[in-house]
Amino acid sequence: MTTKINDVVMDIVDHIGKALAKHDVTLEQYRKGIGFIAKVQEAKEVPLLVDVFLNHIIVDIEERGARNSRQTIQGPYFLDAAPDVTNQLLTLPEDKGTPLIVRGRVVDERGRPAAGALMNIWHSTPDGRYSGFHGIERKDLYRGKLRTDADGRYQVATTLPVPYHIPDKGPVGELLKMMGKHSWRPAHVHFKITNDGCRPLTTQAYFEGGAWVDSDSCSGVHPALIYRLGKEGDAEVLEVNFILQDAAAAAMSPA
Ligand code: MBD
Ligand code: FE
Repeated sequence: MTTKINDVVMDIVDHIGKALAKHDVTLEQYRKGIGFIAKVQEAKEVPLLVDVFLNHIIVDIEERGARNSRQTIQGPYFLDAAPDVTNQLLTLPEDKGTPLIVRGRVVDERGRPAAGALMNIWHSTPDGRYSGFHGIERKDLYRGKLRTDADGRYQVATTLPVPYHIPDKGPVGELLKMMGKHSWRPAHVHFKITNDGCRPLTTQAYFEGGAWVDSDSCSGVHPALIYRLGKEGDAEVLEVNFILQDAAAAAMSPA
């Protein structure tokens, strides 16, 4: 373990060191960099900074040889204290967003229904913010926990999320701007699914043809996660099915 930590840290230090040398970074720039890290900490944007640049790498590592459906980054706005819901997420009372029905089926590796699986679903408001963050004090909106039925099926009504803009007044947004990059994420719905005996699954669903799907600032889009929305009355329909991998099988696969 100690050796592994030493190997990883020394590799990281080595790679950062080579980058600094390659770009002739001065002492003044080095100090500015330290100031930037302090600002990120002060603005409570450490998770955001790391999610933007590195989380997708870790997910790719975790997905090597996986038999579950494709995962992606969790992002910084998951709240384990989300309310229990049955078929409807709580939304802002003044929300005039497009109605969205999210539904699908969860099965295990052998295609058997994952009955009673716990699903966390969360997404942004129609103005691109997250409940419990971004000036919304209530933590129970646009997020909830539900259970799949005996056939592994779930369905929940909410409103359509829109592209999300990383706070551009914060240090992370400022950095992206200085780099000449935009700070948008395509509209998405987050999922975290757990069930007895299964490897937990954390992923997102994106909408075919949506803005920024091809240039996510967090590199969280994978082709398998882009869905075409259906229509039912005045509601859009997002149908997402999931395969969960056996926990035991995951533990036995080579690290
Ligand atoms: C998000 O909504 C998100 O999902 C991620 C991964 C990063 C920032 C904001
Ligand atoms: Fe998100």
